[in-house]
Amino acid sequence: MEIKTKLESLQNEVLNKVKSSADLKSLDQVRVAYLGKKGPITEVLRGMKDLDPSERPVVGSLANVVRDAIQEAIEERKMILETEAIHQALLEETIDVTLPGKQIAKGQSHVLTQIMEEIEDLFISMGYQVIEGPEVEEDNYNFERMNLPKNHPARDMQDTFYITDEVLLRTHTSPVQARTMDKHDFSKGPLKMVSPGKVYRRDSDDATHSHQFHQIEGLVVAEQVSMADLKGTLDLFAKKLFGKDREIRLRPSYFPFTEPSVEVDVSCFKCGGDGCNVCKHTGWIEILGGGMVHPNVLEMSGIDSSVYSGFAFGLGPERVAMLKYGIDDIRHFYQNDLRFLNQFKVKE
Ligand code: FA5
Repeated sequence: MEIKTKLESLQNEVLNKVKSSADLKSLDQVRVAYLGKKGPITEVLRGMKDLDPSERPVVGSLANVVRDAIQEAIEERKMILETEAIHQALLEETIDVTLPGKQIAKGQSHVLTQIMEEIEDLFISMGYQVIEGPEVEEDNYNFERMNLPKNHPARDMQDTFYITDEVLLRTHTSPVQARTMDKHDFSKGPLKMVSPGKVYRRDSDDATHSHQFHQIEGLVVAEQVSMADLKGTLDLFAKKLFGKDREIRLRPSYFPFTEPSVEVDVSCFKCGGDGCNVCKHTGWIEILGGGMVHPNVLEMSGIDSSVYSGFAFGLGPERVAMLKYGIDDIRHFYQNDLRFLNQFKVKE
Protein backbone atom coordinates (compact mmCIF):
# COMPACT_ATOMS: atom_id res chain seq x y z
CA MET A 1 0.00 0.00 0.00
CA GLU A 2 2.70 2.38 -0.98
CA ILE A 3 0.27 4.60 -2.86
CA LYS A 4 -1.96 4.95 0.14
CA THR A 5 0.92 6.30 2.23
CA LYS A 6 1.93 8.56 -0.62
CA LEU A 7 -1.58 10.00 -0.86
CA GLU A 8 -1.77 10.60 2.89
CA SER A 9 1.56 12.41 3.02
CA LEU A 10 0.53 14.37 -0.07
CA GLN A 11 -2.63 15.47 1.74
CA ASN A 12 -0.62 16.68 4.77
CA GLU A 13 1.85 18.49 2.54
CA VAL A 14 -0.88 20.30 0.60
CA LEU A 15 -2.90 21.21 3.71
CA ASN A 16 0.22 22.79 5.20
CA LYS A 17 0.84 24.79 2.04
CA VAL A 18 -2.78 25.91 1.95
CA LYS A 19 -2.58 27.04 5.56
CA SER A 20 0.61 29.00 4.95
CA SER A 21 -0.59 30.71 1.76
CA ALA A 22 -0.43 34.42 2.63
CA ASP A 23 -2.55 35.72 -0.24
CA LEU A 24 -5.04 34.69 -2.90
CA LYS A 25 -2.37 34.51 -5.60
CA SER A 26 -0.14 31.98 -3.81
CA LEU A 27 -3.24 29.97 -2.78
CA ASP A 28 -4.21 29.68 -6.45
CA GLN A 29 -0.68 28.54 -7.29
CA VAL A 30 -1.08 25.69 -4.74
CA ARG A 31 -4.44 24.75 -6.28
CA VAL A 32 -3.00 24.58 -9.80
CA ALA A 33 0.13 22.70 -8.65
CA TYR A 34 -1.71 19.92 -6.77
CA LEU A 35 -5.16 19.66 -8.34
CA GLY A 36 -4.27 20.64 -11.92
CA LYS A 37 -3.97 18.24 -14.87
CA LYS A 38 -0.27 17.75 -14.29
CA GLY A 39 -0.60 17.56 -10.52
CA PRO A 40 0.27 14.54 -8.31
CA ILE A 41 -3.34 13.53 -7.62
CA THR A 42 -4.16 13.29 -11.34
CA GLU A 43 -0.91 11.33 -11.67
CA VAL A 44 -2.03 8.84 -8.98
CA LEU A 45 -5.36 8.40 -10.66
CA ARG A 46 -3.66 7.86 -14.02
CA GLY A 47 -1.35 5.19 -12.46
CA MET A 48 -4.35 3.15 -11.25
CA LYS A 49 -4.32 1.07 -14.39
CA ASP A 50 -1.04 -0.49 -13.25
CA LEU A 51 -2.49 -1.56 -9.89
CA ASP A 52 -3.84 -4.84 -8.92
CA PRO A 53 -7.62 -4.80 -9.69
CA SER A 54 -8.44 -5.56 -6.06
CA GLU A 55 -6.56 -2.42 -4.94
CA ARG A 56 -8.15 -0.05 -7.49
CA PRO A 57 -11.44 0.75 -5.63
CA VAL A 58 -9.58 1.38 -2.36
CA VAL A 59 -6.96 3.66 -3.91
CA GLY A 60 -9.58 5.34 -6.15
CA SER A 61 -11.83 6.25 -3.26
CA LEU A 62 -8.88 7.37 -1.12
CA ALA A 63 -7.67 9.62 -3.96
CA ASN A 64 -11.15 11.18 -4.16
CA VAL A 65 -11.23 11.73 -0.37
CA VAL A 66 -7.80 13.39 -0.49
CA ARG A 67 -8.81 15.59 -3.46
CA ASP A 68 -12.07 16.63 -1.72
CA ALA A 69 -10.20 17.42 1.52
CA ILE A 70 -7.70 19.58 -0.40
CA GLN A 71 -10.48 21.35 -2.31
CA GLU A 72 -12.37 22.07 0.87
CA ALA A 73 -9.24 23.39 2.60
CA ILE A 74 -8.54 25.68 -0.38
CA GLU A 75 -12.14 27.06 -0.34
CA GLU A 76 -11.93 27.73 3.41
CA ARG A 77 -8.58 29.46 3.11
CA LYS A 78 -9.88 31.46 0.14
CA MET A 79 -12.78 32.81 2.19
CA ILE A 80 -10.46 33.79 5.03
CA LEU A 81 -8.03 35.57 2.66
CA GLU A 82 -10.87 37.37 0.84
CA THR A 83 -12.30 38.67 4.11
CA GLU A 84 -8.83 39.81 5.18
CA ALA A 85 -8.36 41.59 1.83
CA ILE A 86 -11.66 43.47 2.30
CA HIS A 87 -10.68 44.52 5.84
CA GLN A 88 -7.31 45.68 4.61
CA ALA A 89 -8.88 47.70 1.78
CA LEU A 90 -11.32 49.29 4.21
CA LEU A 91 -8.46 50.27 6.49
CA GLU A 92 -6.37 51.73 3.66
CA GLU A 93 -9.25 53.59 2.02
CA THR A 94 -10.63 55.17 5.18
CA ILE A 95 -11.58 58.80 4.61
CA ASP A 96 -10.42 61.21 7.29
CA VAL A 97 -13.45 63.45 7.60
CA THR A 98 -11.52 65.79 9.89
CA LEU A 99 -9.10 66.84 7.11
CA PRO A 100 -9.71 70.41 5.90
CA GLY A 101 -11.72 70.57 2.64
CA LYS A 102 -10.62 72.12 -0.64
CA GLN A 103 -11.00 75.90 -0.72
CA ILE A 104 -13.58 76.85 -3.35
CA ALA A 105 -13.07 80.34 -4.77
CA LYS A 106 -16.11 82.39 -3.76
CA GLY A 107 -17.64 84.98 -6.03
CA GLN A 108 -19.19 88.23 -4.90
CA SER A 109 -21.72 90.78 -6.05
CA HIS A 110 -20.57 93.36 -8.60
CA VAL A 111 -19.73 96.71 -7.00
CA LEU A 112 -22.76 98.30 -8.71
CA THR A 113 -25.06 95.62 -7.32
CA GLN A 114 -23.57 96.27 -3.88
CA ILE A 115 -24.23 100.02 -4.13
CA MET A 116 -27.76 99.51 -5.47
CA GLU A 117 -28.59 97.03 -2.69
CA GLU A 118 -27.19 99.40 -0.08
CA ILE A 119 -29.43 102.18 -1.42
CA GLU A 120 -32.46 99.87 -1.67
CA ASP A 121 -31.90 98.68 1.93
CA LEU A 122 -31.85 102.26 3.18
CA PHE A 123 -35.17 103.06 1.51
CA ILE A 124 -36.75 99.75 2.56
CA SER A 125 -35.84 100.69 6.16
CA MET A 126 -37.89 103.89 5.61
CA GLY A 127 -40.95 101.93 4.46
CA TYR A 128 -40.44 102.13 0.68
CA GLN A 129 -41.30 99.27 -1.70
CA VAL A 130 -38.86 98.19 -4.42
CA ILE A 131 -40.68 98.05 -7.77
CA GLU A 132 -39.09 97.15 -11.10
CA GLY A 133 -40.31 98.23 -14.55
CA PRO A 134 -39.63 97.07 -18.13
CA GLU A 135 -36.44 98.09 -19.94
CA VAL A 136 -38.24 97.87 -23.30
CA GLU A 137 -40.75 100.63 -22.70
CA GLU A 138 -43.55 102.43 -24.52
CA ASP A 139 -42.88 105.96 -25.74
CA ASN A 140 -46.07 106.81 -23.87
CA TYR A 141 -44.68 105.91 -20.41
CA ASN A 142 -41.09 106.99 -21.06
CA PHE A 143 -41.99 110.46 -22.37
CA GLU A 144 -45.66 111.43 -22.68
CA ARG A 145 -46.73 110.32 -19.20
CA MET A 146 -43.66 112.18 -17.92
CA ASN A 147 -45.04 115.41 -19.37
CA LEU A 148 -42.82 115.22 -22.45
CA PRO A 149 -45.30 115.20 -25.36
CA LYS A 150 -44.13 114.38 -28.89
CA ASN A 151 -41.83 117.13 -30.26
CA HIS A 152 -41.01 118.43 -26.73
CA PRO A 153 -37.48 119.89 -27.00
CA ALA A 154 -36.31 118.18 -23.78
CA ARG A 155 -36.64 114.80 -25.57
CA ASP A 156 -33.39 115.67 -27.34
CA MET A 157 -31.44 115.29 -24.10
CA GLN A 158 -32.62 111.68 -23.85
CA ASP A 159 -32.39 110.28 -27.35
CA THR A 160 -32.44 106.49 -27.35
CA PHE A 161 -32.67 103.22 -29.29
CA TYR A 162 -36.10 102.77 -30.88
CA ILE A 163 -37.61 99.35 -31.53
CA THR A 164 -40.65 100.81 -33.30
CA ASP A 165 -41.92 104.42 -33.41
CA GLU A 166 -43.80 103.75 -30.17
CA VAL A 167 -41.49 101.25 -28.40
CA LEU A 168 -37.99 102.09 -27.18
CA LEU A 169 -35.27 101.22 -24.67
CA ARG A 170 -36.18 103.41 -21.68
CA THR A 171 -33.98 106.46 -21.13
CA HIS A 172 -34.64 106.71 -17.40
CA THR A 173 -36.44 104.86 -14.60
CA SER A 174 -39.07 107.64 -14.35
CA PRO A 175 -41.71 105.71 -16.42
CA VAL A 176 -42.00 103.36 -13.42
CA GLN A 177 -43.50 106.39 -11.59
CA ALA A 178 -46.48 106.44 -13.96
CA ARG A 179 -46.86 102.64 -13.99
CA THR A 180 -46.90 102.55 -10.17
CA MET A 181 -49.20 105.58 -9.71
CA ASP A 182 -51.71 104.02 -12.15
CA LYS A 183 -52.09 101.01 -9.86
CA HIS A 184 -51.78 102.52 -6.40
CA ASP A 185 -54.79 102.44 -4.08
CA PHE A 186 -54.47 105.54 -1.85
CA SER A 187 -57.17 104.30 0.52
CA LYS A 188 -54.49 101.84 1.71
CA GLY A 189 -51.90 104.55 2.47
CA PRO A 190 -49.27 106.69 0.76
CA LEU A 191 -47.21 105.54 -2.21
CA LYS A 192 -43.50 105.14 -1.39
CA MET A 193 -41.30 103.31 -3.86
CA VAL A 194 -37.82 103.04 -5.30
CA SER A 195 -37.16 101.52 -8.69
CA PRO A 196 -33.67 100.35 -9.66
CA GLY A 197 -32.75 99.18 -13.15
CA LYS A 198 -30.92 99.58 -16.44
CA VAL A 199 -31.52 102.52 -18.75
CA TYR A 200 -30.23 103.38 -22.24
CA ARG A 201 -29.34 106.56 -24.09
CA ARG A 202 -27.78 107.49 -27.39
CA ASP A 203 -24.82 109.01 -25.48
CA SER A 204 -21.20 108.62 -26.59
CA ASP A 205 -19.20 106.53 -24.13
CA ASP A 206 -16.56 108.47 -22.20
CA ALA A 207 -15.17 108.58 -18.65
CA THR A 208 -18.52 109.67 -17.15
CA HIS A 209 -21.08 108.56 -19.77
CA SER A 210 -22.22 105.20 -21.02
CA HIS A 211 -24.94 104.26 -23.54
CA GLN A 212 -26.23 101.77 -20.96
CA PHE A 213 -26.18 102.58 -17.27
CA HIS A 214 -28.32 102.28 -14.14
CA GLN A 215 -30.69 104.56 -12.30
CA ILE A 216 -32.64 104.39 -9.08
CA GLU A 217 -35.91 106.25 -9.10
CA GLY A 218 -37.59 107.39 -5.89
CA LEU A 219 -41.24 108.44 -5.59
CA VAL A 220 -43.47 109.43 -2.68
CA VAL A 221 -47.09 110.52 -3.22
CA ALA A 222 -49.47 111.31 -0.38
CA GLU A 223 -51.45 114.20 1.05
CA GLN A 224 -49.31 117.19 2.02
CA VAL A 225 -45.94 115.96 0.82
CA SER A 226 -43.59 118.93 0.65
CA MET A 227 -40.15 119.94 -0.54
CA ALA A 228 -39.02 119.66 3.10
CA ASP A 229 -39.79 115.90 2.95
CA LEU A 230 -37.62 115.58 -0.17
CA LYS A 231 -34.79 117.48 1.47
CA GLY A 232 -34.96 115.48 4.71
CA THR A 233 -35.01 112.17 2.82
CA LEU A 234 -32.06 113.06 0.61
CA ASP A 235 -30.10 114.45 3.56
CA LEU A 236 -30.44 111.08 5.31
CA PHE A 237 -29.48 109.29 2.07
CA ALA A 238 -26.30 111.40 1.65
CA LYS A 239 -25.24 110.87 5.28
CA LYS A 240 -25.83 107.14 5.09
CA LEU A 241 -23.89 106.73 1.86
CA PHE A 242 -21.10 109.26 2.21
CA GLY A 243 -20.71 109.73 6.00
CA LYS A 244 -22.59 111.36 8.87
CA ASP A 245 -20.89 114.74 8.51
CA ARG A 246 -22.16 115.27 4.96
CA GLU A 247 -24.60 118.05 4.11
CA ILE A 248 -26.72 118.55 1.01
CA ARG A 249 -27.74 121.63 -0.92
CA LEU A 250 -30.50 122.04 -3.52
CA ARG A 251 -30.01 124.09 -6.69
CA PRO A 252 -32.84 125.07 -9.03
CA SER A 253 -33.03 122.94 -12.15
CA TYR A 254 -35.48 121.82 -14.81
CA PHE A 255 -37.19 118.49 -15.51
CA PRO A 256 -40.52 118.44 -17.40
CA PHE A 257 -41.97 115.97 -14.87
CA THR A 258 -41.17 117.90 -11.65
CA GLU A 259 -42.03 121.43 -10.61
CA PRO A 260 -40.07 122.89 -8.94
CA SER A 261 -37.03 120.82 -9.97
CA VAL A 262 -33.66 120.61 -8.23
CA GLU A 263 -30.15 119.29 -8.66
CA VAL A 264 -28.86 117.93 -5.37
CA ASP A 265 -25.23 118.36 -4.31
CA VAL A 266 -23.49 116.71 -1.35
CA SER A 267 -20.65 118.42 0.53
CA CYS A 268 -17.36 116.93 -0.58
CA PHE A 269 -16.50 113.85 1.47
CA LYS A 270 -12.82 114.16 0.63
CA CYS A 271 -12.09 117.76 1.67
CA GLY A 272 -15.19 118.39 3.81
CA GLY A 273 -16.08 121.44 1.71
CA ASP A 274 -12.75 123.29 1.57
CA GLY A 275 -12.16 122.43 -2.11
CA CYS A 276 -10.10 119.66 -3.71
CA ASN A 277 -9.70 117.75 -6.99
CA VAL A 278 -12.72 115.47 -6.29
CA CYS A 279 -15.17 118.40 -5.95
CA LYS A 280 -13.34 120.45 -8.59
CA HIS A 281 -12.56 123.02 -5.87
CA THR A 282 -16.22 123.91 -5.27
CA GLY A 283 -16.71 121.98 -2.01
CA TRP A 284 -19.84 120.30 -3.47
CA ILE A 285 -20.51 117.24 -5.66
CA GLU A 286 -23.69 116.76 -7.71
CA ILE A 287 -25.36 113.43 -7.00
CA LEU A 288 -28.91 113.44 -8.39
CA GLY A 289 -31.91 115.25 -9.83
CA GLY A 290 -35.32 115.55 -8.22
CA GLY A 291 -38.28 117.75 -7.45
CA MET A 292 -41.99 117.90 -6.67
CA VAL A 293 -44.04 115.68 -8.99
CA HIS A 294 -45.62 117.88 -11.67
CA PRO A 295 -49.43 118.14 -11.24
CA ASN A 296 -49.86 117.03 -14.90
CA VAL A 297 -48.04 113.77 -14.11
CA LEU A 298 -50.33 113.12 -11.13
CA GLU A 299 -53.47 113.95 -13.11
CA MET A 300 -52.46 111.66 -16.01
CA SER A 301 -52.56 108.80 -13.48
CA GLY A 302 -56.00 109.92 -12.30
CA ILE A 303 -54.66 111.39 -9.03
CA ASP A 304 -56.33 114.62 -7.81
CA SER A 305 -53.44 117.09 -7.64
CA SER A 306 -55.43 119.43 -5.39
CA VAL A 307 -55.42 116.71 -2.69
CA TYR A 308 -52.22 114.77 -3.36
CA SER A 309 -48.67 115.92 -3.92
CA GLY A 310 -45.40 114.08 -4.20
CA PHE A 311 -41.68 114.22 -4.61
CA ALA A 312 -39.46 112.23 -6.95
CA PHE A 313 -35.76 111.85 -7.56
CA GLY A 314 -33.49 109.92 -9.88
CA LEU A 315 -29.87 109.04 -9.28
CA GLY A 316 -27.16 107.20 -11.17
CA PRO A 317 -25.53 104.49 -9.01
CA GLU A 318 -22.46 104.45 -11.28
CA ARG A 319 -21.81 108.11 -10.43
CA VAL A 320 -22.49 107.43 -6.73
CA ALA A 321 -20.01 104.52 -6.74
CA MET A 322 -17.43 106.59 -8.62
CA LEU A 323 -17.67 109.33 -6.01
CA LYS A 324 -17.71 106.98 -3.06
CA TYR A 325 -14.69 104.96 -4.18
CA GLY A 326 -12.76 107.54 -6.23
CA ILE A 327 -13.20 105.63 -9.53
CA ASP A 328 -12.08 107.77 -12.45
CA ASP A 329 -13.74 106.02 -15.40
CA ILE A 330 -17.29 104.63 -15.68
CA ARG A 331 -16.12 102.01 -18.21
CA HIS A 332 -14.31 100.08 -15.43
CA PHE A 333 -17.74 98.87 -14.25
CA TYR A 334 -18.49 97.04 -17.49
CA GLN A 335 -15.12 95.50 -18.40
CA ASN A 336 -15.29 92.66 -15.87
CA ASP A 337 -11.61 92.95 -14.99
CA LEU A 338 -11.21 90.97 -11.74
CA ARG A 339 -8.29 93.18 -10.65
CA PHE A 340 -10.82 96.02 -10.50
CA LEU A 341 -13.83 94.08 -9.17
CA ASN A 342 -11.92 92.24 -6.42
CA GLN A 343 -11.22 95.55 -4.71
CA PHE A 344 -14.86 95.70 -3.66
CA LYS A 345 -15.20 92.68 -1.40
CA VAL A 346 -18.54 92.35 0.35
CA LYS A 347 -18.10 92.51 4.11
CA GLU A 348 -18.99 89.08 5.58
C1 FA5 B 1 -33.13 111.91 -15.27
O1 FA5 B 1 -32.94 110.88 -15.93
C2 FA5 B 1 -34.41 112.07 -14.49
N1 FA5 B 1 -35.33 111.06 -14.85
C3 FA5 B 1 -34.11 112.09 -13.00
C4 FA5 B 1 -35.25 112.57 -12.19
C5 FA5 B 1 -36.15 111.65 -11.65
C6 FA5 B 1 -35.45 113.94 -11.96
C7 FA5 B 1 -37.22 112.09 -10.89
C8 FA5 B 1 -36.53 114.38 -11.23
C9 FA5 B 1 -37.41 113.45 -10.69
P1 FA5 B 1 -30.76 112.92 -15.70
O2 FA5 B 1 -30.82 112.87 -17.18
O3 FA5 B 1 -30.07 114.08 -15.09
O4 FA5 B 1 -32.21 112.88 -15.04
O5 FA5 B 1 -30.08 111.58 -15.19
C10 FA5 B 1 -30.07 111.23 -13.82
C11 FA5 B 1 -28.71 110.62 -13.44
O6 FA5 B 1 -28.38 109.56 -14.32
C12 FA5 B 1 -27.55 111.61 -13.58
O7 FA5 B 1 -27.42 112.39 -12.43
C13 FA5 B 1 -26.38 110.68 -13.75
O8 FA5 B 1 -25.96 110.21 -12.49
C14 FA5 B 1 -26.98 109.53 -14.50
N2 FA5 B 1 -26.66 109.59 -15.95
C15 FA5 B 1 -27.26 110.32 -16.90
N3 FA5 B 1 -26.72 110.08 -18.11
C16 FA5 B 1 -25.76 109.15 -17.93
C17 FA5 B 1 -24.84 108.45 -18.79
N4 FA5 B 1 -24.84 108.60 -20.12
N5 FA5 B 1 -23.97 107.56 -18.22
C18 FA5 B 1 -24.01 107.34 -16.90
N6 FA5 B 1 -24.83 107.95 -16.04
C19 FA5 B 1 -25.71 108.85 -16.53
